[in-house]
Amino acid sequence: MRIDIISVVPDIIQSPFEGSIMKRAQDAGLVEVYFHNLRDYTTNNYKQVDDYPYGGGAGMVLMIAPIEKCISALKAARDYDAIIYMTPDGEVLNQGTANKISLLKNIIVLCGHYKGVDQRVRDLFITHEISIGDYVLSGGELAAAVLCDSIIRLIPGVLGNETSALTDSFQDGLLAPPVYTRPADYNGHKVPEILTSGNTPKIEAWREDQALEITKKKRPDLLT
Ligand code: 6GU
Repeated sequence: MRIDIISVVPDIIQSPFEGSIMKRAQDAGLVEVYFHNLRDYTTNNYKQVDDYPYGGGAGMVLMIAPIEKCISALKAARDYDAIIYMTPDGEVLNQGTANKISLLKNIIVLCGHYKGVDQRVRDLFITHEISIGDYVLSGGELAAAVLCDSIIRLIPGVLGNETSALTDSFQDGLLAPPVYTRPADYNGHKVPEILTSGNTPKIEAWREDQALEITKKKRPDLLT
């Protein structure tokens, strides 16, 4: 998979890609991530990327010209399966969307900033609009990092144990069961006995039961 991220502040989003699973995935050649600074695609002498909104009002709007120049340069080099705009009024990200996007080959992720982008960018270039929840961030960069993390870990081969993503919360529509590690007895607080029994079918049944109970208690909306 190849991910091209377009932003006016690409430096604030690079670090999540420089460690842990997102770095391992890149080192293993399973995903390539490129950052593009919109300022490198400006079309005027002032390196201007934003301007006042027509009709007045607070905040600045990202201009269409640098965005179109950047997207056109990328599209000239390869085909893209999705051009995603990160925006609080987009479709709220969930595991199902992450699964679908993780199957794509080349994607562009455009981060909004200030008051957002000129509507014509959305009308002309964008194929998907994604939000990461009902609250407002200062820009789409952190949201883009969240989206990328959620999809990169699903690419086959990225997680050491191939089944590991399958047991995540949400992957089967349920929250994950509790996990424990050594010691089996911490100052009298014991690990559930079943987990140290060595009886794999019984452990699996216990985990499924716990997942269901926890989901009922914390997120009953997932069961309806
Ligand atoms: Cl994608 N962008 C911004 N600016 N705020 C958000 C968001 C995105 N998702 C939730 N809040």
